[in-house]
Amino acid sequence: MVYDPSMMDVMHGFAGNRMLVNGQAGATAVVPAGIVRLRLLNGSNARIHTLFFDDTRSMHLVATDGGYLPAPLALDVLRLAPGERAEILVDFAAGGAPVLISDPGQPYGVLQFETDSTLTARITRLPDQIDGAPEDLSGKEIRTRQVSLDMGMGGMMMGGGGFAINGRPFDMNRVDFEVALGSVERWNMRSTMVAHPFHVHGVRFRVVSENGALPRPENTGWKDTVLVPGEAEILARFDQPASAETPLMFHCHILEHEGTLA
Ligand SMILES: [Cu+2]
Repeated sequence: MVYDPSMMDVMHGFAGNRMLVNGQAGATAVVPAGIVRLRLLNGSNARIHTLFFDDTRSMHLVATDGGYLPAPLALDVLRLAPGERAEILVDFAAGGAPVLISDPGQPYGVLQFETDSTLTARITRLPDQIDGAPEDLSGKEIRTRQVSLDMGMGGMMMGGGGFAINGRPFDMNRVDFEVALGSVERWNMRSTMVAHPFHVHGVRFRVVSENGALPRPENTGWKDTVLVPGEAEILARFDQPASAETPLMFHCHILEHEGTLA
């Protein structure tokens, strides 16, 4: 596998041509003939996965980045941007060898499953409810910030990555926001040119809207990473202490956008 991104790859994020699952190419997961809980993390450096099963079986979403949902949410398709996590329950009781696929437009196999009836399924029925109760943060915010995820060809031509937040490239020695511990803030996010998966350390947030519409089902629980397709509003609760010496980061989760390339 060769990592040799062109300037366009740096702009859009470098998409490799080999799918690895837990570090393995051509991985197969052997599962019991029952309900199996899968913890998914998109560890690709830039690729947004749009996951579905080849036999169109449902995925029951039970948790997102930062916690459980109140009840399982049946999905045919699950979108996962770099850095996002999801936990799903999948019913393999009927046996067979389904394949988890990504990208309805240009499908590629992600993970082959094999059912083994000698294995014991620990989950025998789909729960009606889960303990999760993502807190409603609306109206609790003490301030609103504008966060613009920028990229400029000019900066790139001059040798830098050209990536900036609110017009400023990353600098380890600069603290951008001071936030009161325990407070809730509304951040109005905006991506220019391409969609960026935005990640904040040390917080949990709720997605209020995406491009003016209600959040997609995958974004209805506690999150710490969200794909900002154009505009997104989030309400974030800051419960982790951080000092000027050890500040928390916020950044795009596309690897090529995370720093300035020399
Ligand atoms: Cu980005």
